[in-house]
Amino acid sequence: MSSSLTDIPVRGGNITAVPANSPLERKGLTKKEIAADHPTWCPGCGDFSVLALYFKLIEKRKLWHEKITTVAGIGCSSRFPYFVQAHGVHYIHGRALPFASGISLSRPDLHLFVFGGDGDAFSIGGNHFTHTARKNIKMTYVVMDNWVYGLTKKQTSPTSPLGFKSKTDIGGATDQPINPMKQAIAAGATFVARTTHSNPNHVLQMMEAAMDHDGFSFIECLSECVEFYEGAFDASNPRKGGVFNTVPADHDVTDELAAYKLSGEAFPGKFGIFYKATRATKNANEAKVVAAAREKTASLKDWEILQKSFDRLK
Ligand SMILES: Cc1ncc(C[n+]2csc(CCOP(=O)(O)OP(=O)(O)O)c2C)c(N)n1
Ligand code: SF4
Ligand SMILES: [Mg+2]
Repeated sequence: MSSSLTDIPVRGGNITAVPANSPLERKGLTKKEIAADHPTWCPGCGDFSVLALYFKLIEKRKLWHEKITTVAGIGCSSRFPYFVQAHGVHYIHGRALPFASGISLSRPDLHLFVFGGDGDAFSIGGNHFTHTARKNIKMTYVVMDNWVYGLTKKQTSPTSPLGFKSKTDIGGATDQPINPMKQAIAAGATFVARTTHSNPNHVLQMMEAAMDHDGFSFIECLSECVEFYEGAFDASNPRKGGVFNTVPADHDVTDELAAYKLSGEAFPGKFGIFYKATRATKNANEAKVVAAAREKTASLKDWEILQKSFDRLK
C-alpha cells in the first residue's frame, strides 16, 4: 500500500485526492503531531521503545492521521493506542484481531497496526491469532512479549519460561511455554519476524518490512517488563553482556522448515525475518466475491437486493 496521495477506495466509489508531487501535497507528520497522552508505563518499560519506533515509522513513511489505525486488546502493552494521536481502538482482552479484521476488510486503504502482549495474543486471544494468520488478513501485528502478565501484576503467561516464579506459579512455572515464532509459522502467517526493544534500528527495520508485506505480518518484539520480569532478555542485549545475532544472510525466508528450525534455537536465538510467503489475502479474495455479486446485481436497486434476500428466507 502506498502512502502517496492517490485514489482512496471507499464504499460507494473512490475519493480522488491530491496527486503526488502536487504543490498541495501534504508533509509527513512530526512526532509532536503523533504523540498523544504521556505514556503511563513504568519508567524503563520496554514498551516505550516500541512506541517511539512506531512514531519514527509514521514520520519516516509519511503516514497521516487518517491513514493509520492502531488497535490493541488489554494489557500494559495494549494501552498503546491511547498514546498515538490517530484513530485507534483499545478493545476487549484477546479480541483485538477480530476487531482489526473488520477494519482491514472494510478499509483496505488504511495502514493497520495491532499491538498487544503475550497474554493477549497467545492466551485469551490464541484462537483469534490462529485464524487471522491462516486467513492472511492484511495487517501488522506486533506482540510485545515480556514473558509475563504485566498489567495484572505478575502471573505466568504462555511465554513464561519453565521455572518462572509468579503469583500463579509460586513454586515456578511447570507448563511448557509456547514458541510464538513456531506458532505463527504453523498457523499460516505469511510474514514472521523477531526483534527486541533494545535494538531500535532493528525494530524499525522489522516494522517497515512488515508494513510493506501484503498479508498478515507478525512481529514478536521482546519488550522487557522491568517491574515483574527484570533482566528477562539480558542474554539478547550486548549492553547487558548478551548477544544480538541476526538471521544468517543465507537463510531462505521462503523455506518454511528452515524458518521453523530457526525458531527452535535456544534463547537468545536469532533476530530478523524468519519467514515470508506470497499467498492471496482474505482482502483480495473477498473483494473478488463482492465484485462478482455486484456484477450480478448491477441492475437492481439496494432495496430490491434486500427484498430478494428476504424472499429467499420465506
Ligand atoms: C476477559 C478478561 N480476562 C482477564 C482480564 C484480566 N487481564 C487484563 S490484562 C491481562 C494479561 C495481560 O498480559 P499481557 O497480554 O502479556 O500484557 P502485558 O500487560 O504483559 O503487556 C489479564 C489477564 C481481562 N481484562 N479481561
Ligand atoms: S508492569 Fe511491566 S509491562 Fe507494565 S508498564 Fe510496568 S514495566 Fe511495563
Ligand atoms: Mg505480557
